[in-house]
Amino acid sequence: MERTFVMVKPDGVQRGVIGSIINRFEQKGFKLNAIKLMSIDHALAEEHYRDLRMKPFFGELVDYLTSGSVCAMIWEGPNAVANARALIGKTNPVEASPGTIRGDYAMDVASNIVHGSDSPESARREIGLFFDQELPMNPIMGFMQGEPSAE
Ligand code: IDP
Ligand code: MG
Repeated sequence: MERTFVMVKPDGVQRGVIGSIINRFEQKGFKLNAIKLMSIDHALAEEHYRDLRMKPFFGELVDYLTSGSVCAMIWEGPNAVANARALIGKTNPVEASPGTIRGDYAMDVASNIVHGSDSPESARREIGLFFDQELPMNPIMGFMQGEPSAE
């Protein structure tokens, strides 16, 4: 059993496709462990994408991520990281196959609608950045479950 961090980015929230994206994860067999709508400040966006800080598009990326609410989620299941990346599709929607989320919902690499962790290590780091596991319930940010079930 593995967990991964998935985030509907501001363009996805703005377009009203959170439910459609959640549906694809549920349909695939993932179990939702935690979810919240939130806004990201520049510090969190820069930390989340720290590995890309030398890229020429880093400033644009941080502006994009902080431009509106995001929907942060933890999904769990066997090979959750790789299964989520397969559902999400390639980074550039031009290359993402139809049937993947980016292939079906996005057209441009700079606004590709959804994020998924690229390794179990990244997933742990990102879950730690976005979720406080010591808070079983956060009434302001939304409903959060505690530890993943043993199923
Ligand atoms: P990933 O989201 O598929 O893991 P990464 O290479 O980690 O892809 O890039 C992180 C995010 O940075 C992408 O999802 C996309 O939003 C943005 N990004 C990647 N390449 C470009 C680019 O060439 N121009 C603008 N934004 C980009
Ligand atoms: Mg990445």
